Amino acid sequence: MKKYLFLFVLCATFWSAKAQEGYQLWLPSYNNAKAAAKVLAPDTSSPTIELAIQELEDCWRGDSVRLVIDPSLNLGEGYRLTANCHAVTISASTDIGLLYGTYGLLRVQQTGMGCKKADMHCKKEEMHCKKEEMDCKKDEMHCKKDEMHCKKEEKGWQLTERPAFGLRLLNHWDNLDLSVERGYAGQSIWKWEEIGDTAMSRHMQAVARQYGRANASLGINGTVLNNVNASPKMLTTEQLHKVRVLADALRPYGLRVFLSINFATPMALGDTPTADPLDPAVRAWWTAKVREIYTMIPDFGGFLVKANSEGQPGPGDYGRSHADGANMLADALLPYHGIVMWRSFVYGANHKGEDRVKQAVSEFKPCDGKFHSNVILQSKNGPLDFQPREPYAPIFDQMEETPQMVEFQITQEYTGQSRHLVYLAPMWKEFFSFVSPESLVGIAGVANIGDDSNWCGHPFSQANWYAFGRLAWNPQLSSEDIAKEWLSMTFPRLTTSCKKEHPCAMSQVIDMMMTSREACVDYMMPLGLHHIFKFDHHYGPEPDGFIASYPLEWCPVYYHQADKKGIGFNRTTKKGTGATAQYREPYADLYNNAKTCPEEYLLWFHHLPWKYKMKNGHTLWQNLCQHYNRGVSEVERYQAIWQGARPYVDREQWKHVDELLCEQADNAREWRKICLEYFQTFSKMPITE
Ligand code: GCW
Repeated sequence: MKKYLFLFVLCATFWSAKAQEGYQLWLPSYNNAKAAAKVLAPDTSSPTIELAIQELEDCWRGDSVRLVIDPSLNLGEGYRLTANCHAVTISASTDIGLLYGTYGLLRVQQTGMGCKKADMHCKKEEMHCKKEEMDCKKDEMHCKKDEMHCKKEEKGWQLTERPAFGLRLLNHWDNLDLSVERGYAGQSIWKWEEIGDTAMSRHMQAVARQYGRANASLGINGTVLNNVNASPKMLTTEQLHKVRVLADALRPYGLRVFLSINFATPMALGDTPTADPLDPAVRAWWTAKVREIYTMIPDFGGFLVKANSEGQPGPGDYGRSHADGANMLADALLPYHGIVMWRSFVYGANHKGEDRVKQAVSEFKPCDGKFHSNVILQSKNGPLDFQPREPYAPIFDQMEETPQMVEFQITQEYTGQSRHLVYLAPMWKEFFSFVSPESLVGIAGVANIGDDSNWCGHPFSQANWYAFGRLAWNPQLSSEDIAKEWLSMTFPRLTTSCKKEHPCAMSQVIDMMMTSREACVDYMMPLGLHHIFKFDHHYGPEPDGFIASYPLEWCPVYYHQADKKGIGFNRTTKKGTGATAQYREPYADLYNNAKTCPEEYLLWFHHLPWKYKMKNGHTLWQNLCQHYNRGVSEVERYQAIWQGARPYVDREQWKHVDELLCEQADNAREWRKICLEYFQTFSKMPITE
């Protein structure tokens, strides 16, 4: 009977979980209903192991859990869960593996996934035992066999997990004055004034705890605390003391701290007359600074650098290459195993007039093979700038000797800014269908976290933080499974809808999430259109955007190139910019030819007549109208879906999402109206409903 109690508790938990506040994120709630679970701790202890024990005592609702550290398992940061019908064992090679395993187990409890397997196993075992009991009555021998079998059965089901990427990082674009660049969820969570030389406020301790739990629950293992448009003040001794205090608080959760640096810091702080990376005084400054950092933070991760990009200083200011700049920092960091993540998001300066999407390759390809071993090139998923849809960035095809990592944008700068429900996992999975995760050493996500009470602004924006972390751990997971997990932990009552109705609210909400990114592409910029956002803030449409004093590559008209002949950017090798040639085959050829170019990228690579015949037999203009219409009707459909979810969601949260969907639908209609009416001035064709 006892074993069923275990399973019952395991499976029933998430039905009964109470409505959650947004602050709780997807994390398990504390177990105040029953006595603390029995946790059999390993022999050794550490702050990380203490956290694992604490989480299990507070949140685990089953019987005993055994924690085992066994370095010979060779699991690295991974873990193994072994459950039989009586108890669970979490084994790992490292302390952090144990903590990750703890959250893995709690996820099984919260989502009910894994229960089915264990349940079937137990049913089978019970039937077997009944039979054995009868047999035993018959003969002795049989009983011995049975004993052995039961020993085997003790193993139960097993789950072994290891992270796919070594570096799984959040990038905060947080400034020291607490503003957050492209942040849509309030101000920075890092309240530097509340952090002293040796301690921090209770509020900051609570923030660090919840932030640490959330990231550890996903396996995120590092955080870049500040904006890539970095203040030189970040590296003052006074500020570094504060960073140390924060690093100490985050360390038990497996989070290593990294910093973005301003390349001209030694000069800006008045310590050197230049920031030239080949100048001995500059090199000595960085060597000393890095030594100082490691004295304070022995496991400091390294630097993230935006150099010679959008006005930031860099080695190019002194006629030096990116490799010169990156290697200077890499040399200073190498003795401590620190790394440099050098961004390839560079345009304008050296390549005036060249198609912006080609510039990263033009700039970095000559440096391939010249970077020191602890430099990693960090590139955005697309070649332009986090648009709702871009083809993958060809730099991932081009750098053969340089380790690379991808940068995704979790914060929704171009996808509705925490006001639109846009689930981004399908976009990131799309990238992985072109660039193999195995070819990358790491993954970074520009955080969407702020000091709003629910952390991310839109309740559904939390799903993007969650999905980023889950994909960083395992990029093979499906977007849908991740959505299911997140929903059953965040809105637990939704899962009960499937017992009552068909199709149930839960599956409808999953469908809403799964289709939401495509809907966003449709109502903003379908068929490969891009960057027709309003200037500067990037919210809303401005297809006629042109400011003579601005660089052309900031102007929407440069990207859609609509004229009386047609629309789109000719990036082919025939009279175009030749950007298609930066891709590996078969993509170079596929994209270069309008007939074979996937329609979702068509106007990214081709300028085509308004009457160009599309795959569905209709004209390009008609297709544009169809996409904009579909985008709008999808959001209207989401409003209806959310009505159906009403009985299953906390009232306040339901209302919040409902209001946001209403705004999203208004915005979608605005996008359609403004874009189609503007394009119509060229096409001269009727807008179809
Ligand atoms: O997407 C653009 C943003 C800038 C950002 C830049 C970058 C941090 O509009 O705000 O600056 O990209 O990635 O460096």
